[in-house]
Amino acid sequence: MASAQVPFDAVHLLTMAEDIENYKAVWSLLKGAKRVLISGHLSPDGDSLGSMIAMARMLNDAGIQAFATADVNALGKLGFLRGVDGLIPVRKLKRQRFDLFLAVDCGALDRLPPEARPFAEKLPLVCIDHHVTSTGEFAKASIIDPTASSAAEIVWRFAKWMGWKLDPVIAEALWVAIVTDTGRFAYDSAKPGTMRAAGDLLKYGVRTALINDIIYGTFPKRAIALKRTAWRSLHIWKNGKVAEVSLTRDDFRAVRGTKADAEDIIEIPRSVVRNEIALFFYQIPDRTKETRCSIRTRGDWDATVLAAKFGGGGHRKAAGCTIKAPMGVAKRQMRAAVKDLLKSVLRKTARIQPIKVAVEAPEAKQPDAKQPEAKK
Ligand SMILES: [Mn+2]
Repeated sequence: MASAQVPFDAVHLLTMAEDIENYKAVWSLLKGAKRVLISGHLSPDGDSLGSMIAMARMLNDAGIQAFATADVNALGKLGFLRGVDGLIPVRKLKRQRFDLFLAVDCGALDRLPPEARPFAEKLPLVCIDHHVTSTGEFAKASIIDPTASSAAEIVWRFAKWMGWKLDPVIAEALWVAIVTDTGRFAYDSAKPGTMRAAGDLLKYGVRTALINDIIYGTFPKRAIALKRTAWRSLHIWKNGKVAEVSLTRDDFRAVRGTKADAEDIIEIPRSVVRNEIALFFYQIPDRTKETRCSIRTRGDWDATVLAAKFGGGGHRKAAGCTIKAPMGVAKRQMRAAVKDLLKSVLRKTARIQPIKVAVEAPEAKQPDAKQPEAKK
């Protein structure tokens, strides 16, 4: 079954021509490694987790020992993925030895899990990422494509370029990664190349309906309790243009929930009619002196402009940051930043030219996206 891979069509190779040198550089480091440590970003999402599980498995199949690591207590719903049992819990990394670091879906060292960071700092590093704020300057070799829907889409391309065989475990990991990062193929980031990758994955027996039910259709009680609390906190201003919700540490504690139980909370402020800037403020346990903020935008607003004010980053329409202040102060600071943005000076300068997409050249590369930091 594994030999059912698509032939890598000429069109695709052409659109990738400029990437080939990067692909070669990444492979030459990988193939020379004895033990590869693979990590995505902190609080792994579907793309981080799926990409690293797939890469670990494919590298092992290729005869290279590779280990993915994550905070296994923070997987939430994604814990159903076959392949998570092979993860090294981050707290067990210390005693391990590696000779190469592969960062996937993470374009900045300080977005890695703290336990993985020391390895990233001292080992040669390879980066596969799609964050617009990713520069790859800390990497020895990298494949960074901000036009890709997900890191997983790049992983898939790399696998095809390598001629690697997929299996159902790899296919489901990559499927979940692409589905979650594209909002079930709903975001503009879903391009022909994304669908081509997804279409190929379906050939390996991905349990699409089951996966959809697990990720989007059903919720544990504590997640529903958090939604209820978040709904009550909904604050709408500027006639809906801006909407925000928040969850405090105590809210999480009351239901014994974690951030993983609050993954789609941002959809609450986003669902307000005419909403253009949605904010979700939340605290994580033991860190009441800082407040995380997830940002989603519509229209021209660049979410990374808001996130960057607080040292964060991400994508144009989805970004995040950690504000070094307790909830109340953090909210005031972010609201001020939003008002600044609305006052339009930033609106003009932050506008990025839309990426021109030729019908048959979906992966046209966008060369310079420079900013310090990245988030999911
Ligand atoms: Mn991603």
